[in-house]
Amino acid sequence: MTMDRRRLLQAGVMVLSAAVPKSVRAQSSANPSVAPQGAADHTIRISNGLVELAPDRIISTTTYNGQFPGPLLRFKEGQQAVVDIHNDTDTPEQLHWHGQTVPVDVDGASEEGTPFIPAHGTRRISFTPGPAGLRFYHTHLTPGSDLSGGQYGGQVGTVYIEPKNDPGRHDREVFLMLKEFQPALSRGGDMAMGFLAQAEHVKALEEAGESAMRASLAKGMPHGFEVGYNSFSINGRMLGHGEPVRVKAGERVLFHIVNGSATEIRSLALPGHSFEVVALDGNPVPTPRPVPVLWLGTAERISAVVEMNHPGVWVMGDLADDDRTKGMGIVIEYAGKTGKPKWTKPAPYKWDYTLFEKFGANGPAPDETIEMMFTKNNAANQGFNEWRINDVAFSMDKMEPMFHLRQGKRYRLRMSNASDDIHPVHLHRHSFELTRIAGKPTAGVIKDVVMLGGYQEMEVDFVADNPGRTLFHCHQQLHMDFGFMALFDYA
Ligand SMILES: [Cu+2]
Repeated sequence: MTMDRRRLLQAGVMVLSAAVPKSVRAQSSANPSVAPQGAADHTIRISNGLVELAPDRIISTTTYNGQFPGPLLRFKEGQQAVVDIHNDTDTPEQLHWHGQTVPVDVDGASEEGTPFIPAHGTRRISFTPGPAGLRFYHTHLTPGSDLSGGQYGGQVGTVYIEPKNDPGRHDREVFLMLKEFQPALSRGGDMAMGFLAQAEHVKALEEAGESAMRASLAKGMPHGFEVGYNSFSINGRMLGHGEPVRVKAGERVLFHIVNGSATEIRSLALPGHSFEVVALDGNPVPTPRPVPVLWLGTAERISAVVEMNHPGVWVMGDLADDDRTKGMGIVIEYAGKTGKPKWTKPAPYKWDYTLFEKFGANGPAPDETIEMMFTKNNAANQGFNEWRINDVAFSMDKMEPMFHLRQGKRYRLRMSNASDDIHPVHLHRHSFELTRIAGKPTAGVIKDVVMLGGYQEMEVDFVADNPGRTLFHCHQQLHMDFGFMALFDYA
């Protein structure tokens, strides 16, 4: 670890404790619903706040500690932590520890049985953070058609769990949170497509999906609603309105990037530079490799080292011109360089998870394979697309587990996507290994969200090692809220 990096860590800790107002500590010790075991390691307060995306774009939304993104929470791998969560809003809340292998009581999903943080109430939780690496926290409600709720608002923050041993071949770390604001509904969307390397469609899935869509349109149904946004930001600022990332030639900067979007897939490029991907969803990859462009589905994270070897003032931003010019970018400024930040579009590039795999490896065979078929019922639920797993749309009224696990067994999820949408699917409280993407076997890449391409198949394996109800869902908020969820339980 270099001096620079150590200073940054210390600075990070100071900012965190400074971000917790004194009144919060006073109130929590006076609140009888909080167990009286002394101060928490972190205190989160859910309340309404203002986010200044730009001087002429200040929005009112729900935030953590009155800021966006929420405070960067640092934990130490394996070292128990206490967190107080205060809810100043009128709505019961769930705070989900995305990507962590925590118990149901802590995880933050009512579908699994996590208690709500009551409106105008408090919960104290304690847990052992893990696995190490880049995680995040976010609200886990199902706002449905209410675009002011859930992850459409400002309830997203970064978690970094310090590994016990950090090889750290970099000079310093920079955290980036990608997030859109001011959502609106439209008929039909402009979702990024065609960027996945494994593009082969499965004919049977395509025919099923296309004929269902044709039948729906023939009955006079419109296309289901999609969500678009008017403002885009990195670390809560539109491009050109935040502090630039100031770098020196020759530095190796480790970027920890979180896609905090409710619904969008993001791309990121820095003209003249490449990203050496060292971790996906916080988990070190077997084969770090340089790539010119990063792609992140909703809730995916990438840790990548950039060697600063191309002095200038640059825009690091999304490939979509529309989104970048409306804010999805950040300025990278070399010491001693001035001028207008420059953007150049990179050459076309396909995103391929298997680049980072363990070459030639075969994972162990699963004890059991679980088949999952994803289908879309166009505009079927109040104008929204209804989503089904094995022909069942998740019901908040029933909350019935669909799949049953036995502890210690290795399971393979064989997922088939009979829709033309890309789905960033997520498994709670467990990590999975990618084992087959669009027919191509792979091993060694460990994730908790993965993008499944339109009309494609994918297989992921996980070990049932964390008993209790476990939620599986598409992380696209509209898909999740309108049926794309299922529960696992342990026998
Ligand atoms: Cu989806």
